[in-house]
Amino acid sequence: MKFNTKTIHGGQEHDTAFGAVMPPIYQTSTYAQSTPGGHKGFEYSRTHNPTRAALERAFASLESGKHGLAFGSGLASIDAIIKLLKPGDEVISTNDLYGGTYRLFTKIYERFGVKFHFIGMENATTIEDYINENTKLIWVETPTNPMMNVIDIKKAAQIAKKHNILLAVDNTFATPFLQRPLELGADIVMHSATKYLGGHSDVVMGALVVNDDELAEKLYFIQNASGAICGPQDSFLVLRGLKTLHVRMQRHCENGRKIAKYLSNHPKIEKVYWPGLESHPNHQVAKDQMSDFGGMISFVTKGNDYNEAIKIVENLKIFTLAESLGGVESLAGHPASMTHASIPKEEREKTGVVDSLIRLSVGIEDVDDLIADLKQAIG
Ligand code: P1T
Repeated sequence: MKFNTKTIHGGQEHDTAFGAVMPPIYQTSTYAQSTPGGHKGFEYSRTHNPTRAALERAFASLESGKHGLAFGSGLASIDAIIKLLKPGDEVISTNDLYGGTYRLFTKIYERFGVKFHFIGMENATTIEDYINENTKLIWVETPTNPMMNVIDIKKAAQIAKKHNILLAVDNTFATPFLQRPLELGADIVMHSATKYLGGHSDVVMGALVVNDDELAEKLYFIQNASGAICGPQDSFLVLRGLKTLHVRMQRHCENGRKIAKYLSNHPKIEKVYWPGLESHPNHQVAKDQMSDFGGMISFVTKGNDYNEAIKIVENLKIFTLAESLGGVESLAGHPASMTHASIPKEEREKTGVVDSLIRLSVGIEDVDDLIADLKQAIG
């Protein structure tokens, strides 16, 4: 089945009771048993729920994996991955990543004795310099949030395999429409399904997909034992969102391309970060591992002026100033004071997250209106 058919049918079966085309919302916490253990495959909704199970199958299908798991947020799904580790274990992570992931790693898991190395991975061979006998996980976000760095997943996977280390890829920015990390050799693919997978800014959710049965079993155990699951209503909404993922992504990419070009030619803009630009340092890797370049764009104005950046995001009218990304509507953010405020200034500035950086999540509105909005806001 091709990807654009999988978004609609992948992992789905019609409801056996009444033939409902969409999976019903099984709004129940528990299931009747005829005798202890005599049930129809469902006992308690933290463990399993039919609506969530339909969504988990859809996630697995889209990411070309065997097993999908849905969580109450993207961070809850990352939390489940880190719970595979024990004190003394080490993780090598990209140094440019979502601020909340950095906060989870440093403020929660360092206290439990897990050590994190945050490094630039634009040259993936660098990863090998940080591997020792305690290294258990490589954490890759690509493209990265918010600097849009691109990391070579195939190379990272070769290194991970050679040293018998797990490779997890946060695929939130790309989505499986543009890039499928498991096909490139990753062990775990993770999503903030809050973003493009849900696609309508109305749900907070996380997703994991893996191929290995034993790894899946460990993650299902953590999902049930820790309990950070999502509810059936949200599962239904994301299932609905997934059905248009391919058409939404096409438009996000088209609009992203036009806006990245517009900003690149703007006399007041210093630098534009979008993997589709030939000037992007890892444009070739992006071309090789992604089918297009997405709708996330970051940029800085000339003079690197904090007040100027704030004025621009305040002046935007169609772009809403807000956290998050990946919905049908365009959003603008100021990473230094919003999504990445939990990363110390000297750390984030090392990766380019300066006070004048603006991040756009380009939506699927008419691109002429979006460009006109940027024009009036930037001046
Ligand atoms: O917000 P949540 O669903 O828990 O997902 C966390 C997360 C994980 N990974 C990436 C790449 C993300 O971008 C996020 C969430 N990011 C935002 C809210 C944001 O505005 O960047």
